Amino acid sequence: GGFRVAIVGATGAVGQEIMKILLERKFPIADLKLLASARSEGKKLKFGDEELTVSEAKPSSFSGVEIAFFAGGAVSKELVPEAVARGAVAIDNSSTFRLEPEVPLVVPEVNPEDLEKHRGIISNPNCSTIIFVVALKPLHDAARVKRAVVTTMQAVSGAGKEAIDELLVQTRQVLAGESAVPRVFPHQIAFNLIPHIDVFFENGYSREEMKLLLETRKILHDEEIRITATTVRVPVLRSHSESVNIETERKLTSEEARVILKEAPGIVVQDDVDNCQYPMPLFTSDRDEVYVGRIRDDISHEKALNFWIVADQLRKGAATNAVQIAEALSKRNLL
Ligand code: 11C
Repeated sequence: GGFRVAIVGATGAVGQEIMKILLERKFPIADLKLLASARSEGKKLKFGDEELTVSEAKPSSFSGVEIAFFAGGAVSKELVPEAVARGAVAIDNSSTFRLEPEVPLVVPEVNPEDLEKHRGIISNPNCSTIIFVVALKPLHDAARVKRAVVTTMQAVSGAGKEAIDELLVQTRQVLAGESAVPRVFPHQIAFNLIPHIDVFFENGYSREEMKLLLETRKILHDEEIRITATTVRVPVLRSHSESVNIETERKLTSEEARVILKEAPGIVVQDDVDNCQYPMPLFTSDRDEVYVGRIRDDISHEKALNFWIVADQLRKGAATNAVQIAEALSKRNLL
């Protein structure tokens, strides 16, 4: 038994992580097709004890496929509808369909019921949004968040495999006294911070910053929540960190927030400053949970609270969330 599954973008950072997580979580698979661009055709990849050959992703690749994971990128626009037309359910990690009203945008800990109305496409939110809403939702339910101010510190893995290599190569170049040449990022990322992720809009915000607002509103079904963000690329390999300030309708104390977050799904509270315990991106790699710490009352505002979130962006920010969506679809008989 099991499902006939395809992964589009199997050779990339997110695709590789999806394969790892399907195995780890023992997702029932009858057949797995690895798809990528023509460039990767014929490449061999290990899946457990098997060796699978990558083929070029084409519309016809999806005949007989029940679940198609799309790792992200421009290819989704053309091929997601082709997969759905052939009867597959597409779990899409690109931003293409996220804000379309009939497409559920799902984080299983937050809004799994939105899966019920799917018509073939389910969008996986942006990594920084996923991590944010996992922590925000239980606090929102308890005290209604009116406004959030977020600053993200995002790992290079968010920009793909080449970006991971760029950080490693540049770090060696700088240490060797050579000049570091930027390719993926607009500036040197080694020993630097770049307050620029994706393109800028007329209002001065980047697309990454606007995603935090628009995707969060859709996931929480709350068009009133106000969010302002600054997103920053940092020389960290694979976990995103977020400094968050929230203003709530009723006063939520830091003690209360700590209890709520401890009981919430998918969260580990790591908050013991006397013993230097707080989340750090170096230690959240290869973990599925969202880590929250530095929970404290905002001394500048009666009904506001500060906290700090860290999570592996390739796992909960992308691949784990996508596989959890597949598990939830299967459990609800929606495949
Ligand atoms: C980054 N968040 O860290 C981006 C990558 O909408 O899925 C993912 C972009 C997206 O660069």
